[in-house]
Amino acid sequence: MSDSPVVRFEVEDGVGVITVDYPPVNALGPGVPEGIIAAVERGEADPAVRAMVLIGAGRSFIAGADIRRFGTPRPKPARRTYDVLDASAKPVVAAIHGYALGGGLENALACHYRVAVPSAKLGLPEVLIGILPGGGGTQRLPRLVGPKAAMEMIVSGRHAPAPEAKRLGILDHLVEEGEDLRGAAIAYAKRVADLRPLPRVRDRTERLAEAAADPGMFDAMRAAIARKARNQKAPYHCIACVEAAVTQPFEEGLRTERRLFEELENADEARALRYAFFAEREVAKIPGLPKDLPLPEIRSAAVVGAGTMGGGIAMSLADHGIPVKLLDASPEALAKGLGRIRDNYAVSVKRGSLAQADMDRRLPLIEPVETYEAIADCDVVIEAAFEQMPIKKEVFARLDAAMKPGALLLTNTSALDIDAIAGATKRPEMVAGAHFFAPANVMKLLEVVEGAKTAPATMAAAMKLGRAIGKISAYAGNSDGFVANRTRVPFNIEQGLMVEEGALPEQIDRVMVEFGYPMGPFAVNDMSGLDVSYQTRKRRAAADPNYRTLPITDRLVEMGRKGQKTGAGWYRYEKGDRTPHPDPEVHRIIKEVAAGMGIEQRGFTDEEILHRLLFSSVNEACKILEEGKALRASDIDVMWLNGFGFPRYRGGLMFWADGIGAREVYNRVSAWHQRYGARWAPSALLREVAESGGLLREAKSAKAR
Ligand code: T1G
Repeated sequence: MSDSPVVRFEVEDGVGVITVDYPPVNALGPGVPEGIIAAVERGEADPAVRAMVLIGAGRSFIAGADIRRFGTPRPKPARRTYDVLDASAKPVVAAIHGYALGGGLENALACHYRVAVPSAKLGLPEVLIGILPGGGGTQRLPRLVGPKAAMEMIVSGRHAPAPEAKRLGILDHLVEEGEDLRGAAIAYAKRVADLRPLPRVRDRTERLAEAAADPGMFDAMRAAIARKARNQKAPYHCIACVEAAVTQPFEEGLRTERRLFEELENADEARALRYAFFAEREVAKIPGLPKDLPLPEIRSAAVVGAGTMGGGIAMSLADHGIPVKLLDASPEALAKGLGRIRDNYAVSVKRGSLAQADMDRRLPLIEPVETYEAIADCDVVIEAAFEQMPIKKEVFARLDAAMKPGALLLTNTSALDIDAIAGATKRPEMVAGAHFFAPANVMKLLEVVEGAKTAPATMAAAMKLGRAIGKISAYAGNSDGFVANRTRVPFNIEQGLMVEEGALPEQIDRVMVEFGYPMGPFAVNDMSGLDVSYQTRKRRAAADPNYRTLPITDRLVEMGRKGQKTGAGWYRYEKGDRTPHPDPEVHRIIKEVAAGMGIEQRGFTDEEILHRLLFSSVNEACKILEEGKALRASDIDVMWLNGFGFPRYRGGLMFWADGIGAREVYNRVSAWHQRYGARWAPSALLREVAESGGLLREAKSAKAR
């Protein structure tokens, strides 16, 4: 038996089996690398051992370095597992199931052979947390699959299914699905035990020759990623490392990899992306919910409303194998909705992002129905009808009458009161909000909204359903706009008011694109349509005399300038072209309306624009946490990353604000409060964090403390 609690060593039939056992994903945590090295040395020293197998216990091979240890002081190991495995005098076979990622795959690449089950996933995802494969992956992978394929995998960070890894040349053998991996790997090890020379990946250079035939591949990749990798270093360092694998001897290439890795590990980009990684896992946890809460199994679903959102939600369910009945009272709406779903899938197939076989498997899972009786037996129903309370109440009254006991009754409303909707049923404990973001089959964020009477099991089941359909479920309390959209309201207001004060749409858009957004907010408004919010503003202004309307936006809508769909909005568009062009007509309208409002226009610095927009949302986020309508500031960051396209390498709204400092944010908010009045009143929580010198990203509501 081995002397390491996280790495076991057993000899079976002349094969030394090294088992990593460090739940939950066999990360290379404390003691794991040391245990692997000790086990290899034991195998080498034991004359009874002819070959070795490296395998993971539990659900996975090795999922990579322990990310929690990055950014913390840690001793530089005298020897690394990659070097010890590579130098072993006896063959080592990596036996892969579950995930072989990052340092996990790099350990496998340092072995002499690699076998896997077909369901395994392999990848070097380090770039997704702002670093690069630092265990020799950038030097060994190109030697196995060629520099171009290696660069694509390393720069994208994607997981490759085992069959593809076999085709690429990473794997030597695919174990039959259902066959015992350990047994198969031992048998493989016995077959190769005496083969010499040992096939060390470092010695295989034939595939590197591909770069000679295509020397421009590295610059081509740099050009290809330029838009998505804007303001980031890691993707470019990944390319440089693969280039070094082609241009430098192996040992020198390793030194290049180490040097570039060390440049990244503690850079802002890596710290922000590591934070985002863990925040997206923390968001799944609702404090106080017992771990073993019995939850209803979701085997079938229904969606009420075959509109754009209903169709997208139905696709999300079908995409993950859940049969879904799509209910709409109008046969025409149903036909139109199904046609839209079919077209969406067909576009993905045409683009190559979806296989025809997947489309053929998913479409039949979506069954159109016209009666509530037809959905009565579904385990969950998600309402996506018109965003008007009377309609929601009628739908939920009918669901209450039709649905079987225990069915989850979820509403996709984006802002309406969950309690009022639940009140239309006799089972409010089964009602919660499931707020999808458009397009529902694409956007990962799902706000799960708790009503006053929602049962804990209903919340847990809805959060779990979100994860089951590939969403990031985030808790939201019941208030107007819930959490994500509510934090965006001040942003939208400041955006409109700064234009009245003299900032131009194109300046504001440029600032936000340079900050890292894919599009500026005015260009986004033009894309979604300026008339969409026009009615909401009129409704709110009618209900609230203090409501601040946006006369410039209203004027554009009233002139028919509704955005891209009418060829003009904040920008002018050439026919058939979506490129926004600044429009002097808009500048004239801005000056005219501002003059009519008696507003003295002025210039703006880029910094003021950025801070006016984002600090207003930071302040609102603090208010939401104070009210207990969100659990954690990091949850709000997860919402901004996955709902609003906030640049991921900046970590999220609150993480980014910490880079400026809560004190500075509070001072600016207070100054704008003096200048602009109540809408800038600083939240008490913001003041508390500022005064305590704490971090905004660590703020929590009372519920989550
Ligand atoms: N380090 C530390 N903790 C990790 C971890 C890791 N690498 N991977 C997962 N966890 C924790 C996670 O926080 C969660 O904790 C639990 O495990 C389950 O994770 C040298 C430098 C493997 C695909 O980037 O992609 O190797 O919330 O909820 O959905 O070159 O975890 O339960 O307390 O995500 O089944 C490279 C990151 C590291 C892989 C499984 N490796 N992990 O997904 O479970 S850098 C990665 C994942 C590196 C080398 C470099 C996923 C997963 P908790 P989970 P899952």
